Amino acid sequence: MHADSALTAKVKDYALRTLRADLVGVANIGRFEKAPLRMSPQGIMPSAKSVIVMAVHHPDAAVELGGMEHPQKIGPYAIQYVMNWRLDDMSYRMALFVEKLGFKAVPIASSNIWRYKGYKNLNEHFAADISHMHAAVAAGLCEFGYNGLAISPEFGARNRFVSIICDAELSPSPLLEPGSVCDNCMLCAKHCMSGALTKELDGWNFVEIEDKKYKYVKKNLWRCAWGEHFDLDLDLKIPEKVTEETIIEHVKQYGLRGGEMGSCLRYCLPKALRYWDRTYTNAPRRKKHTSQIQGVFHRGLLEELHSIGAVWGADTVIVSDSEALNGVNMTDYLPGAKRAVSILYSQKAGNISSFPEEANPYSRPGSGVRYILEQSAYDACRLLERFGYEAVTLTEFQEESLLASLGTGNPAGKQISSLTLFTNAELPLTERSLPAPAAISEPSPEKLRKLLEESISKFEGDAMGVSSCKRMDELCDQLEKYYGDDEFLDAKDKALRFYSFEPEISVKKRRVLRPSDYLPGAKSIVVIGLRVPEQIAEATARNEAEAVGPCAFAQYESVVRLRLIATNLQKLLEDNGFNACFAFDMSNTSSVTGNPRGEQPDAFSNNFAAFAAGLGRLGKCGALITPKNGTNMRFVALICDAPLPEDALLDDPALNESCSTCNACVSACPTGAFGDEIKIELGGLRESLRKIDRKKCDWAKRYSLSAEEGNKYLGWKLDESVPETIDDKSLDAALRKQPPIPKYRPCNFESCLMACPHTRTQSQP
Ligand code: B12
Repeated sequence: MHADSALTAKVKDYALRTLRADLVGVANIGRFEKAPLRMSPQGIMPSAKSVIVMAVHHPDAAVELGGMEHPQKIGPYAIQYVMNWRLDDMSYRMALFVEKLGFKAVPIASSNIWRYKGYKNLNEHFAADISHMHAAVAAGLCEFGYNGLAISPEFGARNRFVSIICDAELSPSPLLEPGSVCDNCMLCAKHCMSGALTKELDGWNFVEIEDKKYKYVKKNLWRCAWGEHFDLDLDLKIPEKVTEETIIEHVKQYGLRGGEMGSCLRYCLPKALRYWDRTYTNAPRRKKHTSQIQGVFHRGLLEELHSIGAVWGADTVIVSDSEALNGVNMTDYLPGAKRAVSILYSQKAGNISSFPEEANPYSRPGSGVRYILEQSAYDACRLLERFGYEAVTLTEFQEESLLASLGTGNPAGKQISSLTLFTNAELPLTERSLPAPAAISEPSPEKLRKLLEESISKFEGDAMGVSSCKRMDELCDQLEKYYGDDEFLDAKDKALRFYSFEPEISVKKRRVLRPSDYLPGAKSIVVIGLRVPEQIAEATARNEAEAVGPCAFAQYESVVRLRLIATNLQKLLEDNGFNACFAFDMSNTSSVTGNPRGEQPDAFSNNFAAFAAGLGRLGKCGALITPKNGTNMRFVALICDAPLPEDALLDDPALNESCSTCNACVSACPTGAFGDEIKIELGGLRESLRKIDRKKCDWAKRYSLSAEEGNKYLGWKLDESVPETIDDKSLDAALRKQPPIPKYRPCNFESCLMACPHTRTQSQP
């Protein structure tokens, strides 16, 4: 079958114009022929045909001014974490976009998921599911530098990447010639403080892709990770040989200093782009692809700058000069700075007080605001650079001084958050107040519902259902009988990363939460659903790669996306005079799953709220089965005091009738957590599911103690069988056996769900 150039153009257009990628390329599967099978697209998804690779670049000022004093004082280079969140957003959305076009896709996370010591016959250490560097080279975006980074002609090493595997036959991008970007200037080796590019070298890594043979130095990744990942002080005397054991010893002996800005990246620019300006920085500077015209502004720049916030949901963008900021010296943050550009976000103040402490931390009001500000500021920096200017954010500037400088004209009862960037663009100054809230006149329930639906589709949500709080309360009364006062063990690790696990366990009782526990006077619950790319379940712990990373990625990224949608809907309702908040486990009847980004709401979270909102039927394991996506959907519940038209319950018995004769989920559970039957009745519908013993379930999916539930696929050697009695003592003893280095990045999944025919095909294809 021939590559589909029209489809390729559609994918690239979505990448560049909607997802705001700086570069996009495609590799056909043949280019991964020589990749280790367990970290290859074909190893993860045997039907893979293409890999889509996108890049976003580091704003130059973040690289040139970050780590200037010391690589472990990274300063504005902290933008790399914002870039990771951005790449995760792009990867997840591209997979859903490709799925909507009728193809299969598996998105790969930007970083933070890898097998420290390989897996089975995969001998590579620090091996991700897919190496984005190799994918970026295979997709023609880059070649390898001596330092092993993927370097592009446009940005050198100053770009991060993400890859999406799919079975669409897309047109591959032309490959770059080996040696066409890296000129072996050796600045990376000269400045790498861990000595990873000069010591313990083991010859070259050769990477053959089609007729091209790329090479980069074979370094000791444990040495490379000394400061970067293990936060060990780079000023310490680093031993001649660095191994996992050396790292653990030094962590115990000297503690952690902090993350490192890779000097390999900081000093790596193609000859054609680099120049020196030691009055500005001790790193090479990058020539921009555009130049400024003194005093003449491209009004497209101004319009796009002021619209950037709206894409993410921020209120407005304010441009200040030093005077407006009461004399703040902007050049402290960016030499030559002329303006401060501040992204503002306002929300109703004071509805935090009543928030139930049991609620999942991702549900805490305001938790989504920082994400909106950071993504908007990152886009603003890249936009200004596109027009030849410098721009930097995440500086030490105190936002309080901006907020103090704003006029008193701002609406009372509003809490304002902001994030400022500095630029040498002498932009026109702006008003210094918030625009009036985007309220609709006479917001009837129907109009309001329509507005919510439009906002959900703007943010690419997939489903919406509304339940009255009356109906939800009726359901919670029944759930109280089964879940009320459930005892569970809440274990925290007192030890720092890379130290042995030190459990602090508290025995708690579960409280079934009702809408009024979140918001007195609540009237409606809007449940928003977001698809999980279906191929993720199909690939989980299966095929040659037996990858568990994509599943862990979807667990956290679906929460990030749903929180973005819920934060914007909360604002929309507040702007129209209502109150709202959101929750990831509204009834507090579920738990959390161990994840590389911290514990995430498990796959059962908001199942009852989604059922009450008419979005599906409940399966035997308690997961919600939706008409189009089976159990591959995740939900956030928005609780509000707006009287919205309620949806009917989904009276489609065919959805879960197979559960009455199927026991796959129950028998797949590694800890035998399924207990007695739960019977609930709502609006004439009767549901039957099995009660989950939370202690047994958490043993596996929360505390990573059952190999089958995820840890073995990361190469851990831990499989604690469930003791007769799970109490704080037995859990304490088991947790202390977690491996000190990989322990904080578990990739656990619900085996019961993976055994369910509503989740994935069950017989191996
Ligand atoms: C693990 C990891 C680390 C580790 C190890 C680094 C490393 N070089 O592998 C540590 C913690 C040290 C690290 C540090 C940094 N990282 Co890091 N990290 C990763 C991560 C998660 C996995 C990398 C991986 O799998 N490496 C592959 C290793 C295991 O294999 P290898 O031995 O080099 O490869 C052999 C085989 O595996 C085989 N192979 C593998 N895949 C393929 C494919 C094909 C087609 C073929 C033929 C062969 C082949 O080829 C090699 C030779 O045999 C990626 C994200 C991702 N998913 O890619 C980010 C990533 C590599 N990191 C990145 C960055 C920016 C950094 C830092 C600069 C951050 C900083 N502090 O400033 C530093 C410095 C890194 C450096 N100089 O290497 C970026 C690199 C961007 C770029 N321009 O290249 C990435 C891609 C993240 C991103 N989303 O952009 N990182």
